Amino acid sequence: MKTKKMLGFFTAAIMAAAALPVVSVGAVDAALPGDVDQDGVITGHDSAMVSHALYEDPSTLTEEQKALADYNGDGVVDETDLEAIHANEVFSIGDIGMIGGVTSDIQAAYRAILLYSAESSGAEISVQDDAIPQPIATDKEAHFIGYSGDTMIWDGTYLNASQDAALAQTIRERHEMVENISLQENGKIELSTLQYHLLDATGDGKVDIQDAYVLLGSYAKFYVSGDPAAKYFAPGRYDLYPDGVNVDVVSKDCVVIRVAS
Ligand SMILES: [Ca+2]
Ligand SMILES: [Ca+2]
Repeated sequence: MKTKKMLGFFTAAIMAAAALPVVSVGAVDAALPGDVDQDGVITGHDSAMVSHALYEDPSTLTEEQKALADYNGDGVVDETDLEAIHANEVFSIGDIGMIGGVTSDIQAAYRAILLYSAESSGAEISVQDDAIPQPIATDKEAHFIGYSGDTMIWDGTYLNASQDAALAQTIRERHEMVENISLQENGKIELSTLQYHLLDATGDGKVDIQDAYVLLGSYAKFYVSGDPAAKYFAPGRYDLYPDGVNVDVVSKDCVVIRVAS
């Protein structure tokens, strides 16, 4: 699909006022409270998994994961834990280049589509534990990287190779980390456990075409507004969910993305 123009029509997400169910917790054996997916770092995927459990399906968390999700250790998993986990995210959902801050890159949607289509065609998806990179940004602000030939762009500014060499090199490496998620000649796609987790935007434990759709919708919202909070479909909810986005191909030049509650 070749998209020359993207139009976004968004409606404000409205959350039901009804109280959420809570997930009861058994024995607490928390190596790193909040690291629900146990990849060694608190990320948007941990928040997405807890959101998914609270809003969609509590049965997706194991007893061990529930204990890790009980961030304040009061015996239940609820919105208080979710907010604390979200506040401590090192990488936000979709941040497969490990930028930090609140990042949204259309590459996440592309790579989720690639994984889904390749796996559907019989390719092997190889997920391996790798060292966890340091984030480039540690604030909660919106950050963008870009590339033009050999020139790296950070938050809209071209990096001066002599003055910003270290930052440019880091961004180049993170860019390559994303580019390397591609179909190899041996029929494999290799990525790190952390990258795989950050592509599971629905928080249901697997990367499939739904993740590609919701990442695309989230990117469009974020890009249009520039507001970090706009990355998510609803206030206080940090998974991206299948009924939160519709993608319609209107013509070969126009795709309409609708994001709603
Ligand atoms: Ca984690
Ligand atoms: Ca998923």
